[in-house]
Amino acid sequence: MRSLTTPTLLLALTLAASAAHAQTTATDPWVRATVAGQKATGLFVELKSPTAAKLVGGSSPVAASVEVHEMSMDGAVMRMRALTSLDLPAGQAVALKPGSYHVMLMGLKSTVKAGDKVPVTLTIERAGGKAETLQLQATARAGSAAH
Ligand SMILES: [Cu+2]
Repeated sequence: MRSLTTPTLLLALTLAASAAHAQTTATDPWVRATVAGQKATGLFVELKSPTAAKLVGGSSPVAASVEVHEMSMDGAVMRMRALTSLDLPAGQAVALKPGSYHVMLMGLKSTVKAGDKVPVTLTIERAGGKAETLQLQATARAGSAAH
């Protein structure tokens, strides 16, 4: 029995390893620290997917909801809108950064202090409809309330 299960186990481990390589990577995730009473803040990170995928949303224990947002200038006015998804082209780094795309943590349950580690799970949808989750530990950094 043992001689039969060992090769099976090795094969399973090999498959798991190659699947891990096909995952989206997240570089330098951070959130902007908040002031008392502030209900939302932005999460910024660089995402890179080996194959075409989309960021479709996420969740976090510190927030009631997590949305994908885009910030843009409308004349002199900064506007922010929710996106249903953000394209992650194959092999291309996509920067979520202040003044541009970001992930919005809405309905914050407490103040996010500089230095806090904020757990956030992002949901990525790959071509073919396969969903994967990406676990982040975003470091809170001090900054202005704007994002
Ligand atoms: Cu936003």
